[in-house]
Amino acid sequence: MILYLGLGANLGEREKTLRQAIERVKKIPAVKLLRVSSFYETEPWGVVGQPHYLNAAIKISSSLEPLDLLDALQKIEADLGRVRRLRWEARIIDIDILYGAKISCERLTVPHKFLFDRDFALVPLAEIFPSFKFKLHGDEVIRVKGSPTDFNFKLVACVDKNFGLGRGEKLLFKIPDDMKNFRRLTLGNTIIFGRKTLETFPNQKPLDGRRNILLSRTVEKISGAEIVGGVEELFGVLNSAQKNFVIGGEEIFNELIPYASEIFLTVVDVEAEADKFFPAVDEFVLRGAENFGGFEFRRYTR
Ligand code: A4P
Ligand code: MG
Repeated sequence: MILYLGLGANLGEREKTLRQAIERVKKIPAVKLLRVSSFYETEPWGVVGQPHYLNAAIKISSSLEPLDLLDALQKIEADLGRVRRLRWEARIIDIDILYGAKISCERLTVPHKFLFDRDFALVPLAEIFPSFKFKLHGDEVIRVKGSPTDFNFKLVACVDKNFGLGRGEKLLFKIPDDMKNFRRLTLGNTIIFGRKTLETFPNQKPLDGRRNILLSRTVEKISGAEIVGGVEELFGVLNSAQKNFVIGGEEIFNELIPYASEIFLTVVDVEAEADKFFPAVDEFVLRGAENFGGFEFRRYTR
């Protein structure tokens, strides 16, 4: 089931809390995070004398029963420090199911009963759901920096016809033109990779002329690379003015594709035996393909 969620925070470190909440939704078993909106600074709706909110929307696919999903979302709210007292009071984090199913029971109404009255929910939702039809009310909703999508992650990979990435600890292909293209794209920019990808580099060393960031919970030190233990920590060290290339492997692509803005795929015209795969690109649109006989450079954006 595809569902759209709305997130809001108006107490504490709002930006950090929203990012954490999104990361936690991403980690709910049986939930897949598909798309994330920008963050919006919004005037309080339905209440007076409260601080402004930061609001966002996300798109997920979920195979959970809706009430089990609600339980999981409320657990995230509680873990992030929300205390429920009064309705509509200021809060560290609120996660609502906005749209995507028709549900009406005591604990849950979807679409959310006030969705169409609230610009703070409609504007972020429309950003990630372009065909959504609605009318705005003129409330103050201002796009601000801070969403993980502002890092504009660019995923780069070389795959076979079936989007296979590798087999065992090895990449499937070493194509000189592809390697040249990879170098041209990434030189002077940031590359983000996992430990197994590091082991595919020449001499298992970080790559020259680039800021190397290793995403690993186990590696402690390596010369020429910064190490971050997780995605939230990664957000803390990145600069959105830089080009941030995500270069693998499978697990790192899965972690970061929901936040990515662009994908560069070299698709080799063979079926190789792979056991690692690039994630589905359903949320992206193919913008260009250049065929070189035997392989093709493809570029996707949202
Ligand atoms: N519930 C029913 N339907 C849903 C749904 N679709 N999604 C039930 C989530 N929960 C749903 O919510 C109360 C109960 O609603 C839940 O236990 C659940 O069973 P709550 O989060 O405990 O309390 P609340 O958030 O104070 O009430 P409510 O009605 O959810 O408030 P809203 O609608 O979340 O509004 N202004 C701006 N600019 N930005 C905001 O984010 N948020 C609110 C709160 C007010 N003004 C705001 C914002
Ligand atoms: Mg709520």
